[in-house]
Amino acid sequence: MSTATDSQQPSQTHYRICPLCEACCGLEVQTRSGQVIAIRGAEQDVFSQGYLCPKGVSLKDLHEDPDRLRQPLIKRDGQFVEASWDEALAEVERRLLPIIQAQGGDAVAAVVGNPSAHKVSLLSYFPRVVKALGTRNVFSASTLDQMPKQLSSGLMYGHWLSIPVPDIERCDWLLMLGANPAVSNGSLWTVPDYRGKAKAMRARGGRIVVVDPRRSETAQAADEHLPIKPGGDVFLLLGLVHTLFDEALVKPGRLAEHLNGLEALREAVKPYAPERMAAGCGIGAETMRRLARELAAAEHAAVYGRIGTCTQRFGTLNSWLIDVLNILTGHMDAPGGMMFPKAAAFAANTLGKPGSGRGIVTGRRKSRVSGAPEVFGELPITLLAEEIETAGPGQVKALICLAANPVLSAPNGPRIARALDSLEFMLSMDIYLNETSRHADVILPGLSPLEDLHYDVAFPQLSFRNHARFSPPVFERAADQPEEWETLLRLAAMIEGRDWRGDMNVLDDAAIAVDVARLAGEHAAAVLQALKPLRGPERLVDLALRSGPYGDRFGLNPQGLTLAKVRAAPGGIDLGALQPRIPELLRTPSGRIELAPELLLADLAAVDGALQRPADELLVIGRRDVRSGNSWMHNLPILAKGPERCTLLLHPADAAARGLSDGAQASLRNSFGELTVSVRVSDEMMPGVVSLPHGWGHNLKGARLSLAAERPGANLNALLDDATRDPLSGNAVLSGVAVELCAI
Ligand SMILES: Nc1nc2c(c(=O)[nH]1)N[C@H]1C(S)=C(S)[C@@H](COP(=O)(O)OP(=O)(O)OC[C@H]3O[C@@H](n4cnc5c(=O)[nH]c(N)nc54)[C@H](O)[C@@H]3O)O[C@H]1N2
Ligand SMILES: Nc1nc2c(c(=O)[nH]1)N[C@H]1C(S)=C(S)[C@@H](COP(=O)(O)OP(=O)(O)OC[C@H]3O[C@@H](n4cnc5c(=O)[nH]c(N)nc54)[C@H](O)[C@@H]3O)O[C@H]1N2
Ligand code: SF4
Ligand SMILES: [Mo]
Repeated sequence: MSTATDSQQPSQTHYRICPLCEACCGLEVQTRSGQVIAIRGAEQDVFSQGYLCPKGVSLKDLHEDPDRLRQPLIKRDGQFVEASWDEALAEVERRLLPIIQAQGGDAVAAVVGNPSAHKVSLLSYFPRVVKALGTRNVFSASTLDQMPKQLSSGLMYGHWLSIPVPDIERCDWLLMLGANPAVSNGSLWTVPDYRGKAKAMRARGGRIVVVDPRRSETAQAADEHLPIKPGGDVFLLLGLVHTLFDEALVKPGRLAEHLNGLEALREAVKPYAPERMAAGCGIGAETMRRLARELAAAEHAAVYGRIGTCTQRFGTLNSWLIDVLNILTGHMDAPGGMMFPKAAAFAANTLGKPGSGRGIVTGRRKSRVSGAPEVFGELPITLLAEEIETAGPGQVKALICLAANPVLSAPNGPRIARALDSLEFMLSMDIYLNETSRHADVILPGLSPLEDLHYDVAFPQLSFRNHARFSPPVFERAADQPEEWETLLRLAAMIEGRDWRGDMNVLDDAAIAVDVARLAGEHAAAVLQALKPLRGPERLVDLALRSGPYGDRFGLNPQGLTLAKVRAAPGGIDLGALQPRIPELLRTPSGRIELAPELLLADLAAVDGALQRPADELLVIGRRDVRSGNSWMHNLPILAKGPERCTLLLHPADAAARGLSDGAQASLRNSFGELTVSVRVSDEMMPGVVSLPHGWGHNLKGARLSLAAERPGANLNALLDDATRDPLSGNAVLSGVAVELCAI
């Protein structure tokens, strides 16, 4: 509450990059007397130019949420009690170290969740804990999300994060599959204000086609919507690639001399004529052939696919075929097509020798129980429960969970919950006592985003335009509250048997010295000197910026970037429109784009077997809402208000067949479980497909989310099978799962 004296105090305006989704908007946070009084989009932000969504505004509610943890918790006799940081870390040492000593690092699993991708403090420091453990049992949200795209990119271009994005400001024909950026604000494509950019594209005569089982918000604002059978994208994409060869539309242009495997690809797609593929996707052969011709004829065109195309049995094939379409039609690495960003810092595809490299491999390790291959250092998160449950050497006995809520976010969440209860020890680093952290023995809380500095490590590698931006904390944190990178460095030291209680600066200096030695070799001492007096993530960012592609190279390029320059620029520094990067970007051993990797061609053998599905199946897909952020933002008043959002959408014909009307309660079930859901009838849905958002089900005992518990919703993931995966990437299947629905 503001008092008369408060309102006479001057207000301050702070620049802050939003950490809540991939759009990375610059915000203006206005404060007075330590309180947030307003949050707006920062007009001067060179990248987001004033855009924001309701979640950006919710940073105030998040900062003030009484349920947000500010003190460590230790579970004693089944009850959480507040503890000091020293006590909590001592408890971790007492409980965790004996497990490692007796059973080795593999006995400890690490689970990393989505918010880690948005925080330099987590993304750049958690790997040090994983390395200290030396565990193969690393799981993350990546295998619920984008691992297929990372794998196809790695195989084709030589690095997991060389992922192209639509150059939307110069594009005039865009085909989008399984993405709803009008609501999600973009993914593997950092594009604040997608709606505005799509509108501008259409105003200049451009055309947008959306492939989605639901007439999504993005489809509603497009020129054409093509409903597709869930899981059917591989048939559509194969039909399109086939047509390009069949109708002599293959014209890779400038990239022709940088391709390997064109003939192998031509042979491989011969069996997949659109006329045969139509049954698998529900899109007619004539439509497929027309799309292929439009794509080939457009001067500036792009094909973009996102989570709907990844969370399927053929996620990796889909991700590959999408890039193949762009390459074959001359739209890859071309202005107005799909292009590769060049990030100012942290991008592996800007390091080392340009043009070729070691490429990627998978399966260097296998999961103990199912033998699933490691991909990008991780195992499929759908295998977490079995690794905990199955006795034998290497069994997971302890878990470190960082910013993840797998009980709600991963398939068969109830099984994961039971497995977590059987652990000998669990540490959660989280800002809430929620559905997953309630299982922990110790919870160490992170900061409010307004107390944290921000530099995006991952998203400039996926941005529609190149940029470098930094924001300092808005508020000071409490004196005894460490930043999360500090906690992670202490944990790593603890596990390695080093002095973890001592001076933070000693641990920090030791950590950066390793990075500097790797980057600067014989110049390491001089570089360390130049980075003074920065510490922690700021020193890491300065190092990455200065040694990056636009950097000052510690004096060799005096005009170049430093953290000080980026920090001093209001709204960040614009580094221009995307530029062609092939062949410089490539890190494949051949120095070419691999169009027909063996691993992918081999998986084609399974496609025919999936072509026919029972005609009368009812399939469930997911949905995102503007006022949600996966599983953890339902406790914030500004997002929780308004109509109920965890509703089951279904087509009028499917509703009528079951005697269901708008607002009715219904039972949604399969062999995994049963949910009670509220029904919303809408012809947005294609017949035979229903949609329920994920991240709900806040009625589990022991969580402390008072507002979310008032309207808990139902956990979609309680019905999803943890045994179905894309075997190549290990990604979970989250879309197109068979269910039954009836009135109750
Ligand atoms: N059925 C279905 N399931 C899905 C999806 C789907 O489309 N359908 N989508 C999947 C996708 S794409 C993703 S990315 C995953 C996400 O799933 P998770 O990776 O589990 O992430 P969230 O559900 O967002 O939960 C994030 C956790 O981090 C905590 N947290 C938030 N901020 C911080 C912080 O600053 N520090 C710390 N230490 N903790 C913090 C929150 O309290 C919460 O516990 O869900 C997946 N699950
Ligand atoms: N407001 C909000 N924004 C978010 C999030 C959130 O929870 N809420 N989560 C963030 C995260 S972690 C991510 S990864 C991104 C994801 O960002 P997007 O990839 O844009 O994800 P969605 O909005 O789920 O859109 C996926 C679309 O795929 C469709 N779909 C489902 N199955 C299929 C299929 O088999 N084939 C095809 N072609 N389409 C299908 C769905 O109907 C949906 O419209 O969003 C991020 N942004
Ligand atoms: S679009 Fe994403 S980054 Fe922008 S304000 Fe909303 S949540 Fe934050
Ligand atoms: Mo995600």
